[in-house]
Amino acid sequence: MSLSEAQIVLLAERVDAAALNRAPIAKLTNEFPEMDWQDAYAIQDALKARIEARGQDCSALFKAGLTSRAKMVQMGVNEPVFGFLQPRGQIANGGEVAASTYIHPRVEAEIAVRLKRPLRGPGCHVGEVLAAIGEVMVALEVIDSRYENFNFDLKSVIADNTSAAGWVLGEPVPYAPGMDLAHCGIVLRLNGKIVSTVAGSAVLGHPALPVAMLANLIARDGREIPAGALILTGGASAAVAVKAGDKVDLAIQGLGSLSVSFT
Ligand code: OOG
Ligand code: MG
Repeated sequence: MSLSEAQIVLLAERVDAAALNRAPIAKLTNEFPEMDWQDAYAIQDALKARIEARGQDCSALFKAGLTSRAKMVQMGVNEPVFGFLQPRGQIANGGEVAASTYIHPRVEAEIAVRLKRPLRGPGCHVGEVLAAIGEVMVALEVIDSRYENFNFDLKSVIADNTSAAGWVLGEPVPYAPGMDLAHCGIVLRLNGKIVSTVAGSAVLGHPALPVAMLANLIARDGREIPAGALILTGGASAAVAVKAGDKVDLAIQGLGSLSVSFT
């Protein structure tokens, strides 16, 4: 760690305030170029503590991000990142949300899984993840960087909880061995028009891989992904900007579909 405890707390407050006030800020590494990976995740943890103190239990809500080549290219980075979701970010399938809830929202087509068994690293691998998945869902993430113009580097985006903002889930489908999460087609529509078609394998070859990576990451702090946890595995294609008046539909072969409208 290169930042002090006081600086970690200050930066978590800054990111939190930007989200609450919908007032974007400059990426944190502009002012603190010495920030390291541990600092970045420490700021995210301090942010989570602030959000949980407001009654939002985030302990079983996880997300992976920057897990597809399309997302990495779009954001100019080359490694996945991990964060958490907050319960109040959930939007009902078929529901509406005001675009003004966010600074500059974008939507992402994702596969979500719910675990029936805990996962503990180090050494967690895809085989273990597949054995632990209880349900699979179509998921749409609404991301909303707290940084001006979505301009960030990996450490800044980790500190900003990986741009997490909103999320929508389709109906849960029981996971059955042999269900193919790599070769399933994913179709994202904006106002009825197809904006991306991709397969589940776009997510690191298989969407179970970011789940294993998450288990191995948090194992460094002696933590596990608990049974019952929900994990969004990351956008399979580039994120799409949305505004008031837009309707988004997402369908994934074998999993069903969802929709959400921005007002
Ligand atoms: C970072 C968050 C990315 C995903 O699914 O790739 C993410 C960002 O692009 O703002 O959630
Ligand atoms: Mg995402």
